[in-house]
Order: sequence, then C-alpha cells, then structure tokens
Amino acid sequence: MKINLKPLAKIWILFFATTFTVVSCTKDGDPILPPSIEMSHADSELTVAFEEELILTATSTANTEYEEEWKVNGEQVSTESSYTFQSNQSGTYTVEYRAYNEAGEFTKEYTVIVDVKKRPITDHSNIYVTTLFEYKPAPGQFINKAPGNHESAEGILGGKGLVSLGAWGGYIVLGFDHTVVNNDGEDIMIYGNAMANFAEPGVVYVMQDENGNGEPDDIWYELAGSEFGKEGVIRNYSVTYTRPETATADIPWKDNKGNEGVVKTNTFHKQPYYPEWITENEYTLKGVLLPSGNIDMSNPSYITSNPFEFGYADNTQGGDKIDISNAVDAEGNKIKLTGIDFIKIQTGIQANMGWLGELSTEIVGIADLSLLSEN
Ligand SMILES: [Ca+2]
Ligand SMILES: [Ca+2]
Ligand SMILES: [Ca+2]
Ligand SMILES: [Ca+2]
Repeated sequence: MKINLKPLAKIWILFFATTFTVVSCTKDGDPILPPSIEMSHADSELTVAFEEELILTATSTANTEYEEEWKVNGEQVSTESSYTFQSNQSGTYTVEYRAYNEAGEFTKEYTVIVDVKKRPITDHSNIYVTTLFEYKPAPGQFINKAPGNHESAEGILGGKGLVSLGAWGGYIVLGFDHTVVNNDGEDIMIYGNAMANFAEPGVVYVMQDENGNGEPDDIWYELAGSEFGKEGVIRNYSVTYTRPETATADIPWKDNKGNEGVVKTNTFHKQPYYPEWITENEYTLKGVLLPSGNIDMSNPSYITSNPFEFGYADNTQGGDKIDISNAVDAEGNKIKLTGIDFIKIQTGIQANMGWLGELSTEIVGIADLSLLSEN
C-alpha cells in the first residue's frame, strides 16, 4: 500500500518528529540518541546450506540504550543482539532485526535462502533411479501383468526395464540415490518405447527433499513441456476410474469436467484392466491433461501419434532429455530448483486408439544425464 501525504500533513509529521527528538532526554538531561547499528552481514540476501548455522549480529555504534528484537517470518525469535538462524526445511525465509528506543529505530531485513540438503554424487552413485516409492497406474491393457505390475515397476531400478502406466493419470514415483543437480541445459534422460510416429507422452514432475527426510513428502513441481499453457491442456484435471461389474468389462471413468468414457478392453489382453491391488472400487487420479490432437486415426490399421516438441516422457524415439529449469509451481510460475531428488511420471493423454488399445506412457529407464555422459 502506498500512502500519499498532503504537503500540510508532511509538515506536521516533521514538526512532531523534531519536537519528539528534542524532548527525548535521559535522566541527566542529555538527549537520547536513536539506535545506530552496524550489522554483521550487510547483504540483504543470504544463502545457507541445509541446517547450516547463520550467526547474525547487531552492534551498536552510538552510546545509547535501546530494545531489540529478531523475527523470522513475522514471529519474534529473540530479543538479544545476536541471533543464530538455522533451518532443516529448505526454502526462503524473512529474517528481520529491529532496534528501537523513544528517539527512533533501526531496521534490517534479510531474505535467507536455505538450500536443499544435497546428496552429492559419489563413486558409488547409480546413473539410474534406485528407489520405487509408488506405482499407481490407471486401468489399461497391460495392467495386472508385465509390463503393468509391481515387478515391472521395480524392474527399472538401477538400470533399464519396462513399465506401463496405463491410461490417463497413471503414475510412478521414483528416487535417485543422489541429488540430480540442475546443470545448464537438460539434466535427466527418460527412456521410453516411443517410435518416430508413435508417442505416448507422459507429464514429468520433480521434487526436492525439502525437509531432508529421504521421503517424497514435499512439493511436486510440474516440468513445463512444449504444450504448457497451450489450448487443450488442463491443469488440476482429475479422473475417477470405477471397477467394472465383471472383471474383464470396459473400465468406466468420469472426469472433473463432466465428461465420461471407458478404457476399452480388447481381445489381445484378456486379464482384468483395473489394478487388482487397489482394494477400493473406485479411485481418482489427478494431474495435467495433454491434448490428443497429435493422434491420427483416419487409417484404422495405421494409427499414428506424433510426438510433442519437447519435455515429456515416452515422447521421442531414443529417449527424452528433460531440463529441471522448466519446473513450475502450482500457479504455473517458473521456479528455480538447484537440484531434485524425486521424479514422478504420469500418462498425459486420455485416448482409445482402436485396436492398439488405450494410450499409456511407458518407462524403460530414468538416468542422471550428468553421469550418463561420462559413461
Ligand atoms: Ca538444467
Ligand atoms: Ca521429504
Ligand atoms: Ca503404451
Ligand atoms: Ca509407449
């Protein structure tokens, strides 16, 4: 908020301020001086490592008495001249110092950035993802057998395998054994089974271990691919799949936009398509819906699905290189991540492709590009 004072008001304020200073005196009759402070850190923006101590000190440069306080994100944390800041949650903090007496005040505001807990690359670091945290595919023709079961999901740990994520919204959450640093350019290689004219794009999300506990319980950031912001893309999309009456019937779904449809069963894959390990009779998947406009079904015996320009899994023949710098927050604003620990990939398109069955993203392997290029 900006306050515009009329000239007369300014004069009155000046008058009172002047008067106040003059009448503020010590018991001995000497005028009280406002606090004059030198801070240990002159820069207003400071970066510290995860759990690193930052000792901030305010030193008086005038012979005067005053009160002082420190606040972190608006909450008072100390009334001493020195404050040790330390945090085990990465992020941006506001640290304010204030010294005040009846003659005036001194303030200093810091923006303190706590970096994520970095797990450095060692000689033993794996090129590929090493931990499976969650595998929750949507229904599909490959689900409940290879490549759509937990064994398949575990099969891409530490190397290459093949796992299918089922129809739209199906996802997998994986972790590296080290922090993948956001270097210049692309950082992660995602191998899929796309062919030149047959892409099944999956949306990629990344997470930093912001609380340093080794678990993906922090914030997911979507990596904006080439379709981000374009017409037909729906963020905050969700689909609820329902277990069919008979195990091998089409799988009904409803989305949060009032649409409904089915994941069609076909004669090539006769097992139940609804994940059998999900005990609930319906489940909802949430994420980003990508448009299906690149799918050409005009020749039913030769259906094609052209790739998007960049930024998706199972999109480009030979693999997709992904840049962490494309991360966006929930509002779609760009966010700067120095590195990531966890990755989530999710089928991005809802489409029945005739005899080919539903569009489903496949993952063959996920590698740290910085290690891959050395090998
Ligand atoms: Ca990068
Ligand atoms: Ca965590
Ligand atoms: Ca597929
Ligand atoms: Ca595929």
